[in-house]
Amino acid sequence: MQFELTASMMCANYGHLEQEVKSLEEAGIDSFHIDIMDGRYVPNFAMSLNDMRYIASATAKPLDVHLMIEHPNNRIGIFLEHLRKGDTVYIHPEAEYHPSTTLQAIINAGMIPGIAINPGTSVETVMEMLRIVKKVLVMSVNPGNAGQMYLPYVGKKITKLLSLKDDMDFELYWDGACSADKIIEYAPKGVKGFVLGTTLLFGKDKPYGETLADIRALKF
Ligand code: S6P
Ligand code: MG
Repeated sequence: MQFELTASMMCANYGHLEQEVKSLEEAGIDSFHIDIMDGRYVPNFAMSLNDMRYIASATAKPLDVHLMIEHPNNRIGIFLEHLRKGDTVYIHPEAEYHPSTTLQAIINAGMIPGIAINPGTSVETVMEMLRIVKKVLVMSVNPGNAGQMYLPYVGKKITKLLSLKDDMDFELYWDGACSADKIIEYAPKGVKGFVLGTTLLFGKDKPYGETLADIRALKF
């Protein structure tokens, strides 16, 4: 079964970030997930522009930039200028007065536009944006931290989004508390990719290559 695996780099070891990027590449990761936080839209800071720039310079793999910042349109240019075609930028629609304007800026710069949908945000409130974006990142935890518990009520929303994705032309990605059983359940239903953090990939006594090989060998 084909699905994408993305490494949540806020969970990486910053004591040797270059080695982390290389090890993940050698292990066969598909892309790098960059959680940018401003301490306002979410109560945490996590990664910032310089982290993103460094990782962009250290790998040729795509970046998956998840902006958890207020009014991203005010600052979108300083992120976009360091990204490449094929990189994805997700915004949170609630963080912006005019999210479709911000998405258009992402499209104009040649990047892939996406929205991230919080556990408490309903599909109905973002319906029109589903026609603009190419990717939807479903948050199965509240944004702001790694290592949180999966929120089971998100499952119904994923089912609804899966029923819309072909007609509205977007792909669905999973972010938060991603475990093997979630991949087994949701990859066959059509979720295209999964962000891997502390639940499955980081902080384990196991090489990344083994973890990713085990995930790719899951039985569906
Ligand atoms: C949360 C962030 C996520 C986390 C990821 C970590 O605000 O957007 O990308 O980094 O969920 O994974 P885990 O397995 O620790 O929840
Ligand atoms: Mg994220």
